[in-house]
Amino acid sequence: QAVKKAISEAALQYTKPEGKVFEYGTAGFRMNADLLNTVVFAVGLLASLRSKKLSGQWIGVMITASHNPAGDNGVKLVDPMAEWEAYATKLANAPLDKIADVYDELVKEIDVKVTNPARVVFARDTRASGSRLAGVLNAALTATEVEFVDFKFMTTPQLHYVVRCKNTLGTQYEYGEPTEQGYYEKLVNSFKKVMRGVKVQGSLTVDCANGVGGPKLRELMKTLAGIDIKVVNDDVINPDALNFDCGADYVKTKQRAPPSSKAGTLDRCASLDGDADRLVYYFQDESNVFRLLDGDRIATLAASFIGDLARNAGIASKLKIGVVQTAYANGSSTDYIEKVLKLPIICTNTGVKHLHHAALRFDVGVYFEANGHGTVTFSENALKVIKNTEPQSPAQQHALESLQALTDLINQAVGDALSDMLLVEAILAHKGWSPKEWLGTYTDLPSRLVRVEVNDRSIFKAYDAERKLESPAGLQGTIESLQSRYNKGRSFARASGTEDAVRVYAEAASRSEADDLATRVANAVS
Ligand code: NG1
Ligand code: ZN
Repeated sequence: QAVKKAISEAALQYTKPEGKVFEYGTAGFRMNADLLNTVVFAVGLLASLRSKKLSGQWIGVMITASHNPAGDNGVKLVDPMAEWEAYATKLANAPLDKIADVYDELVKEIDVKVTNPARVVFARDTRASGSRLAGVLNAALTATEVEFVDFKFMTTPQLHYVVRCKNTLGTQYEYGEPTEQGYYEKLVNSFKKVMRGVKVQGSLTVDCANGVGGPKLRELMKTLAGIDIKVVNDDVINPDALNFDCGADYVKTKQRAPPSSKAGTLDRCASLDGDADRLVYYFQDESNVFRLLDGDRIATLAASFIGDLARNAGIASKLKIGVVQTAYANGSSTDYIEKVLKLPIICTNTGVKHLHHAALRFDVGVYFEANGHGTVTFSENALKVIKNTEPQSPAQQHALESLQALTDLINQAVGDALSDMLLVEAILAHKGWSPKEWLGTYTDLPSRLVRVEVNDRSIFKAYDAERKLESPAGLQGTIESLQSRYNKGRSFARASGTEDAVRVYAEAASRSEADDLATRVANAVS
């Protein structure tokens, strides 16, 4: 009862934007930062419920809008589940004078023991609105008597790391020291181990999207040895610089380097996004053509390397290695994985939670969205096999040790641009590859992604891992007949989970065919 009163009083400090309906989307709640107070408050209440339900497990809340413009912000739970997203939506839409009642109803509906402890950690990216929203979250957690730690500025993956560490502390699955420093130590030490006997060639220019990844990369570099990193776009003072003409999303969607880039021909470049959970690589080739190495490329590189190591370690038959992609993966990458790497592939719905979940079905699950968000998961069995196999030769021992170090280098909790970057650097060093050789593994099909504004995107219902539409009626047939007219034509349309729009993707054997197919399908959609 006292808690209910505290919730009511705290909630009434805020004003709900009129007529706005909130929905927990692909990446949590995300919108103009001015509209978010009551949403963040609701997520605070939800985090408290979820932690109590899990008998005091640590729950993470991240305040970020990732690659969105600087004026936006957002909030997401670390590791939410489908039904909890519905509870989040319910709380976020409750009138403020009723929110304590809705909280109470949820306590009953979810069967939460209110006397259980609740523990929450939270952090935010560098957006100007972040500190205000952290204050709102603080108020919701205080009202519900939650034990919490405010980690201030962190990348999204750093917060995931801390949550995993805290929840495995003292168990046989202990993940690491639950601090930012512990995160750097784990990366630096495992990178050193993976790099035994090899050297990174040349320098790496890292565009930090003027976001939280900038200062965090600099922090990492204080103890990281063996890579010559040039940090660019790390201005977190000017609030409007975030994601502006830079960052992984810019590079991937515009298919060009940030205009500020001064990198030379064949120089290795990478871009992070605003909360440092996405990573893409790129370079300028000898003819000054921009060459992108996106999430599909990172996935194929990682899968091929881990496959080689498993064979060299003599444990390939004991590990089921697989790759998880979405419909946005370039068809050539899918072909390469199936025909050259000979690995199984699962295609899932868009959104990393779907990919992550599917990856857990493999012993080693490599998952990446084309836009650069992804990681590698290792099953309990994989960790055991890697740890307990007796090497029969020095070569086997070296492979086993490298695999062991990889399991520490890779942030298995979530896609992590900094960890993925060290992974790519290590693999390129092992293979002795420049980005040109990496690009040479296969040739991407030209592709086009178009955003189509429609009256009501909810009528676009997809199936078959979002590769087909069941409604509106007839549209799927139209798309199929269009794509059949193009050499290697493939196209699909789906409602975005983060924006009020439908996305159309098309690829085909040539640039003009891909563009043409995309335009025609977009016309059919609108
Ligand atoms: P939506 O808006 O549902 O297409 C976008 C990205 C996803 C994912 C989420 C979360 C594309 C085509 N879609 O989802 O991959 O990253 O945002 O940020 O890139
Ligand atoms: Zn992001």
